[in-house]
This record gives sequence, structure tokens and C-alpha cells, in this order.
Amino acid sequence: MYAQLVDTGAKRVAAREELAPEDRAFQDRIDAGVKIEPKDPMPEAYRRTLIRQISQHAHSEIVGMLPEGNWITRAPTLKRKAILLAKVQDEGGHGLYLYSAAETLGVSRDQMIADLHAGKAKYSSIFNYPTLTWADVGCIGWLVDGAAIINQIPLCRCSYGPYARAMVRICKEESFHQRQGYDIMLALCRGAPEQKAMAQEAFNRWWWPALAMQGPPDKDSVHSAQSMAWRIKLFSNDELRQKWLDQTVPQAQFLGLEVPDPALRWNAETGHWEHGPIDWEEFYRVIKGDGPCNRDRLRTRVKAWEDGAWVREAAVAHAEKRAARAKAA
Ligand code: FAQ
Repeated sequence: MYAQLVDTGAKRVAAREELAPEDRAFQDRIDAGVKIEPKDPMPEAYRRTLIRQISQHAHSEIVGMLPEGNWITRAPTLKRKAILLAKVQDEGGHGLYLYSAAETLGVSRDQMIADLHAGKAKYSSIFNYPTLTWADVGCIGWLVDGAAIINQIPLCRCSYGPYARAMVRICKEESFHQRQGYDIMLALCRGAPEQKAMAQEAFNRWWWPALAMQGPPDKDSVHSAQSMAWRIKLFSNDELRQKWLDQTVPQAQFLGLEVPDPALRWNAETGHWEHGPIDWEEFYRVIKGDGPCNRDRLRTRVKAWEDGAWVREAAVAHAEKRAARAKAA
């Protein structure tokens, strides 16, 4: 269902002396910490890498509305419902900022959405898992938004100006999201034994997909080296995963939840937690379109797009009428 790796033209990181003079000048600007803006000259592969990453990030935010959206009508209290509504709406907003940031690179929003719907563009693996109980909403906020913040705080300092600026506001909102998820888990873990059991059961299902969502291990990450040279990525996938693990294990312990990894251990020498083997076969299956909910997620997005056609047409007609009226006046 999914296309294979998008060819950005960057197969390996070229040594400085191999670069054409204009690419060397570009790399010098990156190395000096200069932000690249839309009208600045940039290598075609840099532009394509950013379009790939930013559009996939935008798609993740939009598709990411679906698992939690599933619980808006069933949130346990009015307060939880109001919070969840606001959170899901924030994710939609993040998608829109990110589509705008990607548009500055010369790709149209319609094209990006067409690529998503055709299965050519990816979105985060994590949103292909189902939300079976209310505790899943807690786990998404706590674990998934927690992982997203760790990935996204460094992106506020990435080399491409519009992406970095979009990330600043997004990160502020994500930190509220993470806390609301943890608050749900706290309420469940301090509640009745059935609630605690529900929290543990959801945690067991989300743990491994959340650990994998920072991307393949560094040795298999095809884009990391070049993206780090261009300061699109400031940390590697494994570095981000480690930060998430070190942050999350003590939080799970505070909740009284058991991490579903018999090999999990604290390494006193390194001062880091270590996890057991991740099932990368499952990860690749999911990102190629064969996860538990991939088909359902895409079907829902395509239907929403088709059902909304009349709204887009009406908005265009309205804008044209206003422009014609303004011209006549
Ligand atoms: N899922 O060479 P790398 C959120 C793909 S937002 C699917 O390591 P890269 C907020 C990758 O695209 C979550 N595909 O790639 C929220 C590439 O395939 P391609 C999204 C994945 O780009 C919370 C291939 O594997 N965040 O959660 C995944 O250097 C709650 C090889 O991988 C972002 O997008 C994956 N997990 O590093 C919303 C952040 N991992 O493109 C709602 C920005 C890897 O060649 C509710 N993105 N792949 O076909 C990034 O930082 C990077 O793109 C990575 C991947 C780290 C995701």
C-alpha cells in the first residue's frame, strides 16, 4: 500500500570536497547555524528531504486525530470530554501549520494530500493501533505525545526557518497534551482495581509501538546521516528513543505500572535504562501499510476529503465573489 523510500537523491553524505561550489556554500551556512528561508538557494535534495519529512509530519498530526477522536463521544466526564476535544483540535491545527510550512518549499497542499491518500506518503506508525478503552487515550497523551515532544523540541532549532518556527507553538501545545494523558493514567491507577488493570492492559499494548515510533535503529536509518549534516535532524533515532526511555520508565514506576519488557534494566554505569529487542519486523509491516488499522485510517481520511469537497468549492466560490466585488468597487 505504501510507496518505498522516497528518493531524495541523497544516498550518502558527500564529503565537503566532493560538493559543488554552491552546495559547499550552502553547507557552510548550515554549519554556521544560519536559518534557511524559502527564497534562499538550497540543494534540490535538501528541499525534497524537507518536503518528505514535513508532509509526513503533517499527515501524522491529521491521521493522529482519529484514534483519540474515537473517544470524544465516550469520554467519562464532561471535563475530560472538553479537554479531549481541545486536544484533538490542536492536533488538527498542528497539521495545518505543518502543511503551510511544507508549501513554502513549492509543493501544493492538494498534492501532499493526494500522496497521502494514494499511499505514497507515510504518517507515523503509531496511529495504526486501535484505541480499545479509555486508558488508550491516557496512553496516547502520556507516551505518544511524550515521544513527540522529545522528537520535536530539537526541531525548533532545525535549519529550515518555517519548520523551526511552526514547531515552537506545536511544542507548547504538546506538553499540555502529555500532561493530560498522564493525568488520565494517574486517575486510573489511583482508582478501582478494574481501572488500574485497564491502565496496565493499555500500557502493555502501547509500550512497544511507542518505543519504536522514533524510527528504525540508527544503523538502518537511511536518511539520518544526511538529515543530521543538514541540521534537519539534530539527534539520531536511537538518541531520541533513549531520552524517551529514560524519561518514561520512572513515570511508569510512579504510576505503579509494570513495563512489559522482561529485559528492561537500569545500567548504573551509563546512567541509562536499557530495553529488550524491538520487533522491527512489525514496525516495517505497519509502515508498509499492514498494521491493525492502516486501511481503516486511510479510508476515513479519504472519505472526509471527499465529503468535504462541497465546502472547499463553496469557499473558493465565496473568495472569487468577494474578489470580484472588491475589484468592481
Ligand atoms: N512511522 O531514515 P529514517 C505526533 C520511515 S507526530 C512511519 O530514520 P527519517 C503528534 C521514514 O519516513 C509523530 N514511518 O527516516 C501527535 C523513512 O521512510 P521514507 C510524527 C517511519 O525521516 C501525538 C523510513 O522509515 N512525528 O505524534 C517512522 O530520517 C498524538 C526510514 O527512516 C514526526 O513526523 C514511523 N514512526 O526519520 C499527534 C516528526 N519512522 O520517508 C496526534 C518529524 C521512520 O523514506 C496525537 N519527523 N519512518 O519513505 C522525524 O523526526 C523523522 O522523519 C523520523 C524518521 C524520526 C520520524
